[in-house]
Amino acid sequence: MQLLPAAVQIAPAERLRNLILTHEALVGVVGIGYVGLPLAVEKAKAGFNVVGFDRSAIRVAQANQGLNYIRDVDDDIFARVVAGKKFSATTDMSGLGACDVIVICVPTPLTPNKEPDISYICKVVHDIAATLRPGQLIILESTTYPGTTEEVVLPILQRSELACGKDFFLAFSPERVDPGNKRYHTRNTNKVVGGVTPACLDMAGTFYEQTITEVLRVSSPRVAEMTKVFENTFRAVNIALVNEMALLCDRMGIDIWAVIDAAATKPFGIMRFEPGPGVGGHCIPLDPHYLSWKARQYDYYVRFIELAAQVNQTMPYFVRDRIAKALNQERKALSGSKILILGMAYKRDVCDWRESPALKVLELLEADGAEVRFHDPHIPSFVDDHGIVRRSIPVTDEQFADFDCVAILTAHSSFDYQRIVANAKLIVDTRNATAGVTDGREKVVRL
Ligand code: SAJ
Repeated sequence: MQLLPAAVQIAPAERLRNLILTHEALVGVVGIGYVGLPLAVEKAKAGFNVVGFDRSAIRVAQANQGLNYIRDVDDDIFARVVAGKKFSATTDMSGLGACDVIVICVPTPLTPNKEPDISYICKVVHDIAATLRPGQLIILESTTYPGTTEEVVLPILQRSELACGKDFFLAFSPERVDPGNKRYHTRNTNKVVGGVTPACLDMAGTFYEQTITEVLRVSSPRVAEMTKVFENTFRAVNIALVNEMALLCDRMGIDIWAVIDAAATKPFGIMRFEPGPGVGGHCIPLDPHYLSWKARQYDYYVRFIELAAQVNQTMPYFVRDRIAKALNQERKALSGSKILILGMAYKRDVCDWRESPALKVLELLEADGAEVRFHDPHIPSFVDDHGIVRRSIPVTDEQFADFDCVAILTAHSSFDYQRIVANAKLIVDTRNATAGVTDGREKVVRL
């Protein structure tokens, strides 16, 4: 009687692929912030078991209680996946070894001299390497310079003697999260993915295809990495262009907002951007510098990036000058004037003030002797660069008139612009937020 062959060993790739296709894979998401948490919830909703890894014990505790802290995540859905034990969180990185798929969504800030700081990525990759085993898929989502995946991440993982593309799988897939965007979210935002090997690409593509409608497989991690920094450089440069047009139109006495509205009627070949008090957030002001830093290694200087940064960083100073000029026309000095800033967040309807241009405007106004308060319903308080806690003040109709100038720096949807214009003495509107207000227009100064 012929013995049956020994149990057929299923190759790590085949086993992992089956786990992904049946949604039985254990998914680890490292960094459960504005990128990681929405991804984790989407995977949990699809039936995967998901573990969120984060260095913040507070964030982990909140998550494990089902308390959502990311506005783009639905509170009830989050509570449901936590109660259903499909999502849990931990600060203990030793659990990474049990994960079949690990997605890295940690911050990629800049150093003080505007060079890439990938220390968060490296720390996590070393944690992953410590428990790396056959049958794991690792995907880097953090925005970084082209080459990071193959030049930094891969060598750390290869110290394990395991073969990439056979034992473990490595890919890059840029996050494309637009905080506060009500239309595009994790499921319906096209996803680009590049694998170190064809098997890596297939594994990562298959993973994302379980929950994302459109997944575009590209030829390498570098293409995927470059795609992301190009997208954000595109925005930084075009925002800078429209800011430069605003500076020129101010000099020429032309209404920049009329120009933008008119240009936007062109049905092709143009895309609307609007001037503002500057460029904030943790992406657009930072990510392009990852590309220019890498380019210099090839003796190439991406002039648009530096130029865009210069123009965008000019805008808070321009806003300070516009406020000073507007007060001057009321025969008031900036020094000693009382100014109310409306909106401290870096953009409309978000509760994030990182890199917000409003911070710089506040600093400049106070440096010139103005007495400044702010009101932002999304930001009850923040800590400024000097470690001082600044608190949002409530404003009644009467209180608007207590200020010599009200500066609209962030056009939150919740602001009542009719009310603001009706009650304030002088309004400097840096976002054209009062465009729909007719009564009292003589009190409004725009960029
Ligand atoms: N801004 C302007 N004028 C504009 C557009 C933006 O002054 O016409 C300012 C905003 O007020 C804000 C900054 O630029 O301070 C950045 O704005 P943003 O809309 O790019 O917002 P982010 O950084 O939260 O999100 C971007 C994503 N935004 C869009 O694609 C619309 C996208 O570029 C990235 O997915 C994301 O950064 C990221 O995480 O990289």
